[in-house]
Amino acid sequence: MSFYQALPKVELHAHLNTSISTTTMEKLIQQKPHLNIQHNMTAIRKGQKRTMDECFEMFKVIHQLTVSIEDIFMVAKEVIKEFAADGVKYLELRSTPREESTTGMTKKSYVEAILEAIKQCKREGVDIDVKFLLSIDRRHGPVVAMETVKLAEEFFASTDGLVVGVDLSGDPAVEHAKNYIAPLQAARNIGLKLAVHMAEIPHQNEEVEMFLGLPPDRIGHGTFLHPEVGGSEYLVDIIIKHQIPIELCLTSNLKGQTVSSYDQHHFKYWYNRGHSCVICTDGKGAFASDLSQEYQIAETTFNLSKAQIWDISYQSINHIFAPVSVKSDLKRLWKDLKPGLF
Ligand code: 6MZ
Repeated sequence: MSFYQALPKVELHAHLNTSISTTTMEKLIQQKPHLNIQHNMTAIRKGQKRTMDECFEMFKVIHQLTVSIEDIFMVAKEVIKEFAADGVKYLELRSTPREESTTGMTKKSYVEAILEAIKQCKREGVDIDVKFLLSIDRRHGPVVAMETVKLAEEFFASTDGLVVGVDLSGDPAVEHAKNYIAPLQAARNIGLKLAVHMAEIPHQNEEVEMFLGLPPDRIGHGTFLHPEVGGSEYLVDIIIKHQIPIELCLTSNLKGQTVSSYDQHHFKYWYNRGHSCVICTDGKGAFASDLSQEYQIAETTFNLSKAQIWDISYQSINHIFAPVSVKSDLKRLWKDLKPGLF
């Protein structure tokens, strides 16, 4: 096992449907031969790139393969086990509740299938703690967003503690932040944590400022926030003042072509400023990576020491959405696992 796999890790930015591995995708493709879907339509292999528009088209293809609660349950279980096998000890999975008239899947049964997968993995002794965020897709508008918050509230009220927050994601080129402030505020009032995709594409300073007014508990991507890439010192100051951690997904941004090379990734800017950076995969299936690989890429690209890598992983625990008791348990676990690593 490599250092990176042995390194205990926290994964905080993983969309369920884009995290489906090639092996699991193969099963889904076999089950639905009439769709005539090839592997290159569901993942961006090594050396390949796509535009953001092409990425969002790819996600639609993947969605055609996961249309029943059986599909969702199966992929959730597989994804959780794969993260565990990669040394991830705490995972916050996120997904957009979907309904499908042909199979009778409702948004509620969609979420239930994922929560059942989480519980079953726990019962089977899979070595990972998993929480869940309901995603709001910004293509669907504020009415659906508010419905998603209501659904999240129902699950949040249950005693199992699995639903911890909501995520705002989806194609950043559509709709505007102003449509989502009220639903996100409503989620916050309920007690849900907020992870918001922000500045994934350039020229969104005005909407970023609106989002930062919330402020969110974590930022997804944040590719174009700092002045060197068209953001502003003003936005950076707000983020630093509120100490809002940023979920950084190196390979996803490279393959989606929002950053030109690994060494141009905004990880460098935020890390050098001493700001909280959480290394994440985004979609380990669609972007053909895993969290160990993302840590390794960060180390080699930015000349980090093993101790610095360890620290990034350890500090990420501070930014999970689960209660303080879970954080303390994880910190103890990290310290127990450390001696074997160095
Ligand atoms: C924004 C993204 C994304 O929810 O069906 N999603 N949203 N930016 C990204 N960067 C590449 N990657 C994935 O997973 C797929 C959905 O997650 C969001 C999109 O809404 C996509 O349809 P789920 O599990």
